[in-house]
Amino acid sequence: MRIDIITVQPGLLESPFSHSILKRAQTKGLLEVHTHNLRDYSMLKHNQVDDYQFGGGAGMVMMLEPVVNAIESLQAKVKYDEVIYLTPDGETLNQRIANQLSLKGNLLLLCGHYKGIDERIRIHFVTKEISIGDYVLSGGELAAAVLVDAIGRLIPGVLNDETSALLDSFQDNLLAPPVYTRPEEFRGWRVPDVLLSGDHKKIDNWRHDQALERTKERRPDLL
Ligand code: 6GU
Repeated sequence: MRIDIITVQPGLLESPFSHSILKRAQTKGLLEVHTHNLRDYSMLKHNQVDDYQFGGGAGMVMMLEPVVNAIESLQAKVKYDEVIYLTPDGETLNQRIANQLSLKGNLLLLCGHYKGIDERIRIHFVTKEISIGDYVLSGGELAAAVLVDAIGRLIPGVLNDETSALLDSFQDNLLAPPVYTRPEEFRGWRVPDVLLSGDHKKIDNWRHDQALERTKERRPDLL
């Protein structure tokens, strides 16, 4: 999968993809992430990319031309399955959306800033709008990093143990069950006997019960 990201803050996107699972995904050749500085696509003095909004009001708006220029330059080289605008008024990201996007070939992400982008870009170029939750960030970059992480780890072959993503919280609309590792006992706090029993059927049942219990308690809306 190839992911291109158009941003006015490319520096914010340098580190998130150079560690751990996303780094390995790229080393293995399963994922390519390219960031593009929107200012490089401005035709104006000082590489201007924002302007006052028509109708007045506080806050700048990302201009049409640099964004269109950036999108069309990239589209001339790459065929994108989706052009995704990261914005607080988009559809809230969840595991179902991450699963769907992980099956795509190429994605183009556009990070919003200021008051947002000129509406005509959303109408004529954007195919999907995504938010990462009901709170406001200073820009779409951190949201883009979250989205790329959620998608990248689901690309087949990225995780070592192929089944481990299947057992994540949310994959079956249940939260994950509790987990334990060594030692078996610490300050008198024991690991549940069932996990030491070696009876895999019993362990699977216990985990499923725990997942259900936890979901009922914490996220009844998922059931
Ligand atoms: Cl995608 N962008 C911004 N600026 N704030 C957000 C968001 C996105 N998702 C949640 N809050």
